[in-house]
Amino acid sequence: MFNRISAAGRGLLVAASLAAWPLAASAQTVLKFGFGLPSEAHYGVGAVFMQKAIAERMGGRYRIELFPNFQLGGEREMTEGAQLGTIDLVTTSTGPVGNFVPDTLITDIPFLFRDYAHARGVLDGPIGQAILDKCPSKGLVCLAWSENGFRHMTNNRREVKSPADAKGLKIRTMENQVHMTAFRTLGALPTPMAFPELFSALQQGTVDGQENPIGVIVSAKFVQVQKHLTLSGHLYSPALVLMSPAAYNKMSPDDRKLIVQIAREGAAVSRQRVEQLEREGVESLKAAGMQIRALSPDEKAAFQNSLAPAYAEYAKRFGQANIDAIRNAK
Ligand code: EAX
Repeated sequence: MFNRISAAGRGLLVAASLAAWPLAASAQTVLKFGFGLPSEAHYGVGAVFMQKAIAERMGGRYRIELFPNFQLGGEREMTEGAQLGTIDLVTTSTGPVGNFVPDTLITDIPFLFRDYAHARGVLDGPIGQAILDKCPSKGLVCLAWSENGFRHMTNNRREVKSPADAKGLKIRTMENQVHMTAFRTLGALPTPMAFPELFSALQQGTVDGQENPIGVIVSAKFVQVQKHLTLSGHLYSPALVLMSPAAYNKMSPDDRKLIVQIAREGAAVSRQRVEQLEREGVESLKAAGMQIRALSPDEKAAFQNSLAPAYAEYAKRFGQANIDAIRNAK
């Protein structure tokens, strides 16, 4: 075919392909990556790891632009953005994700996980993978389980060391039905709210308190607006690295496998940061003047026992066998 084209035509063809070459070579896809909290907090260090690994290991085909500190909205908004394709990658707690992928809600049950090893073992195993596999039918790609950490209660009214102390407290919760049921069962007044509104709500007294992992309490500087911290560890808060199907489906099969692997490695970096922030955070909050109350095993058991009516609801919703499979996993 080429030899039937005149010399002039060949010249034009060569010129056209040379002209296109810089575009072809620099045809790089930019992926927007949104997450909450500062870059040095647990989601951020995982995202920075992913940004670097994708630049180094995906042949320059992708460049990650990071948007920390809820720049792209609260977690519910960012999850919606991933569904719509306006945001390509999101790391979010599972908090609001249950509104999109109900199968994630079972992981939000209070006192379900014994410790970090138990939680990570379940989520990185078949039970966790089965939940990730539910995402595509809900318009999301869940690349990997990441981590927010065990949640603790803060408030401005009083020391909380028993369920009776929690009665009547207006506690901000995530937009999560499982969490709201738990706090309602305790006799508190659960007030669902996007995280970006929380600091001012605490400052103005719109809510008395909230509950979050130490890394979040420290990163969000809640010590400035909260007096009492109860180390309740009342529930483990997983996180998810989500990808927009619009971006994921454009990838080659090899690149899809690679970005899942990189997301898992990034999640491991986040998990290390969660534990570091927890180790260092309690001391820093104490030094900053927070009144801290660690619960004894018996006091924790009192909270767990007072949640019996909520557990009855969870068993109906998720199946007791499914809950036991997680709770009894070694
Ligand atoms: O994911 O909303 C919350 O309480 C979350 O823990 C926070 O956004 C970090």
